[in-house]
Amino acid sequence: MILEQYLHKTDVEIDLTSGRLKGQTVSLQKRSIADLKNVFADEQARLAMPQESLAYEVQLYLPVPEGIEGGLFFGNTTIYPIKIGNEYMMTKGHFHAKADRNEYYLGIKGEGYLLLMNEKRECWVEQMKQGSLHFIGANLAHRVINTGSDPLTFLASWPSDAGHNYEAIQQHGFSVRIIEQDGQPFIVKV
Ligand code: PAN
Ligand code: ZN
Repeated sequence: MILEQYLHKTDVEIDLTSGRLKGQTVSLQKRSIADLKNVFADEQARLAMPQESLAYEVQLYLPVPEGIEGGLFFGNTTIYPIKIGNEYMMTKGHFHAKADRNEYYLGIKGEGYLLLMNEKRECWVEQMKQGSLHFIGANLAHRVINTGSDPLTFLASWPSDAGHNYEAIQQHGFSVRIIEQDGQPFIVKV
């Protein structure tokens, strides 16, 4: 039997240099400066920026319907090196709607930090760089901050029934912020 008869084409390939996902079933979610209301401490600085500028984008591979139990999703996020006041560009951040659903992040390009916060609002960070693997455990809010001068790209995989709870972060934020001071990232309590 020739092997080709058994061969199925895979849906998606990843360019490991750029982290880009390639495939017809990959979708794209764009977040512009306008989408990031109340994410940064200095809302006036955000409003003074070109609102349509791309802040970060997420490529999504969702091979099963969202919300279904047992499936896995895969994505790529690229955060552009834009400053808002003295803060670096970052993702909105979220808890998972099903709070015990875990996730992996894998650093591909650029430099930054994964900010994690538990339900007691205790925060810590992990450094993200090429090859850094991050296990995001249960009940942890997660946000990525690009502290470098190039785009920061990472891959992620999470359960298809995890869902996203943005409200808690939208209302109360994280209990720390990473700011730039004298050209260096510093962490400050809020
Ligand atoms: C990631 C994030 C992605 C964008 O795929 O959704 O990096 O961040 P925000 O969703 O916080 O805007 C993930 O954590 N999925 O669960
Ligand atoms: Zn997540």
